[in-house]
Amino acid sequence: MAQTERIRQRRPLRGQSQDQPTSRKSHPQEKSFLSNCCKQILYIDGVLFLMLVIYLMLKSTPVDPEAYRLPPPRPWTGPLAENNKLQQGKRLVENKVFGPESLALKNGRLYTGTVDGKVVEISNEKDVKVVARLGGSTCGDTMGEEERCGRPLAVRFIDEKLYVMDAFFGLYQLDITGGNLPKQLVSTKTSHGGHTMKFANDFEQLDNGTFLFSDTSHKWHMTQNGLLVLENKACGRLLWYDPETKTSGVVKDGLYSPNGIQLSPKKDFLLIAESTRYRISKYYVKGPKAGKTEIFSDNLPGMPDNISPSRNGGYWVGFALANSRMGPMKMDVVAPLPWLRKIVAKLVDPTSLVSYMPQYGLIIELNQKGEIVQSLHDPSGKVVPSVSEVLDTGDALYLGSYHSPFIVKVDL
Ligand SMILES: [Ca+2]
Repeated sequence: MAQTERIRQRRPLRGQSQDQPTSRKSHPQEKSFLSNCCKQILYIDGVLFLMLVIYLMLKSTPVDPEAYRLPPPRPWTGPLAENNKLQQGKRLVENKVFGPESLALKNGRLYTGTVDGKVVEISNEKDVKVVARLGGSTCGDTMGEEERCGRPLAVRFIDEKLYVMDAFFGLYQLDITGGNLPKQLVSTKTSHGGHTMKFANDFEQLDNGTFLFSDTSHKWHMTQNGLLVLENKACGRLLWYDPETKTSGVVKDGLYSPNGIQLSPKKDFLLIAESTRYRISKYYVKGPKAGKTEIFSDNLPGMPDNISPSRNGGYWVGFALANSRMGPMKMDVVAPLPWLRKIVAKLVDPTSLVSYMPQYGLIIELNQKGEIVQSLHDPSGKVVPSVSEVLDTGDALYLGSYHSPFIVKVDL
């Protein structure tokens, strides 16, 4: 029996018989009861909302964001048209290396750094050998200890020697035979322009022997990357180190999250990926424009990570976050709203924001004018969810990733 019918039978309304049709008007007492209930719910909602507002006002925020605008995203057409080319890739050393961000090749062997602070050598595309543990012998094989064990983010061979930039420790020269301990060239504890390095990222060496290297932020560590992205201020720098005099200093400050860097084939300019501004800048190191900076490639489809030479004389760019211009939390929407980014930083663990974004594998090739000439995609992210660096051997592309537990090889 319906509840309304039971009520009617127990408490017949004045002037109505019990046999009257079920349609009826609400009793004033019921109306009053419902009205009171609604008022109470609204009151509770109002109090909760007020408490949330007071909480958000009183809670301090770790970030001090500034408003900025990104140009409307370029259409994904022509050389940027979606395709499935990265899905043809093959995963190597799966679950044997974790977070192989950067890759170097020597005598048929691959070298990379991992999230647990190791530098490893990969032979036959399957055998993994540890070359160095920058945090010491107690490090390696454990996750989440980057500050103690280090996080090698860039590896390059220069004159037969392997050099490594560790986000937490600085720049090293390594003996790949394992005969000598890693030699630290630049420590992140060294102050440059009043700031120590918090997020050492990539390096290059000029013809005169001077190293140039990027400090993504003098404010945020690598593990605070989510806050760095939300704040998006110009706390990054390009620094120099002279191995002859063992001195170092600032080349250029005021950069937005400088990440991967790459010299041109003639070594007359340096490309700098400014990740959170979706662009690559060009810094002239010699010639009439020496010391000047200009935009090389702007309005990129994702946050550029590392830049590397392509077989065609251009550059490959990997996108660790190709997806940051997609989905509800896309940066195009939140960029001009610093107050919203402050609230997000108060309410959400910024490191979890990536999980709200769709996975998308993407690399692009730029020519010497900074134009996109081709792109390779994995829209599903199932084979290649993210790319930090491309190693082009001329026969194949090897893709490193900041957080994937494998390297991907694409025959191209
Ligand atoms: Ca990088």
